[in-house]
Amino acid sequence: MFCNVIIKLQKSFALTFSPALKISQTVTRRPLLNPTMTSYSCLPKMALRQSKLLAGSGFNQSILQRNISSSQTLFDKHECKVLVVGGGAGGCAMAAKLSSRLGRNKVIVLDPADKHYYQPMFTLIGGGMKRLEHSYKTMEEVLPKKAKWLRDSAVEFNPDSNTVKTSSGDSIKYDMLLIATGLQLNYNKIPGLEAALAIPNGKVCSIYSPKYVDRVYDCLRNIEGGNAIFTFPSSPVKCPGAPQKILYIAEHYFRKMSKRNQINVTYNTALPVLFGVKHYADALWPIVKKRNITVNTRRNLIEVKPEQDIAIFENLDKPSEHFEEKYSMLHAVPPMSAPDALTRCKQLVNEAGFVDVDKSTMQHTKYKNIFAIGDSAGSPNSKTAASAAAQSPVVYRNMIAALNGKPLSDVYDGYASCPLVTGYNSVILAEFDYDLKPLETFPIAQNKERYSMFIMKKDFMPLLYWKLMLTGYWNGPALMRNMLSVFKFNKQ
Ligand code: UQ1
Repeated sequence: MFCNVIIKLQKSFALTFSPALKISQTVTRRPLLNPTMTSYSCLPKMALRQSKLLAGSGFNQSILQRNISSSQTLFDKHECKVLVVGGGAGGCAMAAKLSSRLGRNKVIVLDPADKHYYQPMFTLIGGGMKRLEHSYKTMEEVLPKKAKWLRDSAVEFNPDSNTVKTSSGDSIKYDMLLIATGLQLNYNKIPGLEAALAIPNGKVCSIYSPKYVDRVYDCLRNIEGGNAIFTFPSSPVKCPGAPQKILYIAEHYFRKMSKRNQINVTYNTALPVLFGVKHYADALWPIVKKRNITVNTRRNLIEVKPEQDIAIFENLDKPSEHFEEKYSMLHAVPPMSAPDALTRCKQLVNEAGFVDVDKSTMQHTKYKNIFAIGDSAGSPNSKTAASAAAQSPVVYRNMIAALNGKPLSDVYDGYASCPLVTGYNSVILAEFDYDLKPLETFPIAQNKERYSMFIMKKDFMPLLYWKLMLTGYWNGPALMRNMLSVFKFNKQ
């Protein structure tokens, strides 16, 4: 592993008789290092090897050792008041709030991505209503100017020493940590799925990744007859309504294109219910019945055989029972988890592998200087951008209180919202809390399909997201709900 470094060092000695300067230049250049070398403990070992290797070469060892030992800049050490890991919806909104309060360069955002996607748009892209280029901005455009962006990923959380190590070996020391990593998509957990998704113009697609979302509309256009199968995996997922939204959009598309009669539309969900909140599930069941969609509950996708166009499902209530289903189109939702770097840090996560926070304050149950927001948080809310929005003022005020040594007073009620797109012109706007009770904003019956809510989802929400949420001004619809509550006297 160190050979490259050694060879380069020797070269630099051979090239110049100013070894001091040359060595420190060479060893501080990161590309010479194997990126997997993430420990500071490597340095003394390397210095020792170097001095031994060059001992017989006539160079002044003390100069060498002095320069190598001063080469601790080999990996950067950063320090900040607040480290935000993840520049997604929650991380970006919180970085905006915190950096505007704490001042320039007090907040570091750690994220390796160059693009920030507005993921709620992916279902609409799948239905051909929006295009992928409408769904993102560069990370530079969305992250607050007052925060410092490190374009790198977290590989190791060390909550006992208040540090996070990055993939290039840097270390970041924080006073306060906000975990906003979001979820990891585990397409690789289903044998055959990645191979199927790699087939050009293939029959398998997925709205969950920018890599695959364009395939969805292609599949809708290409299918002429047979089985269109839609799945929901056996894991927590982000936007649990989305696997169903794309089902309804597809079914509507098939009708619009006069090919519905040739296509059987099936939704195989690992869940025991169609939707977790009864108020809205009661509205959705008549829709699937009326539209002749087959719903199989407790059915989990376990394998795809792309050569034969076969998907294999297991019966979660009787795992030995498998079903082979031939597809003309398969919309696959990958199993998801918190990122590996997080789940590896057992002190940080709960049994399900999500950040172990108090569900009211969003503060870590053990480490009082750690908070979480969004999909990686272990709070038992539905994982949506709207939840992160509603969590943001709570997390912000509680983090500031914790920084000032004050008691935490803000409480998150579990608010989540899911605009259930049921076709090309209708949405049921589900909004609910931790108790799965409706917590609705508008003074109208929201368990009905509405065009107004569709327009809100398609045209208004992206604006609200880019302009207000990511800039830290949107705190969820609680204020709006309170204001509109005066008109709710008539609502059941
Ligand atoms: C919301 O706050 C939000 O986060 C920005 C969404 O994600 C894009 C939503 O889809 C919805 C519906 C809300 C809630 C907002 C209102 C006005 C009900």
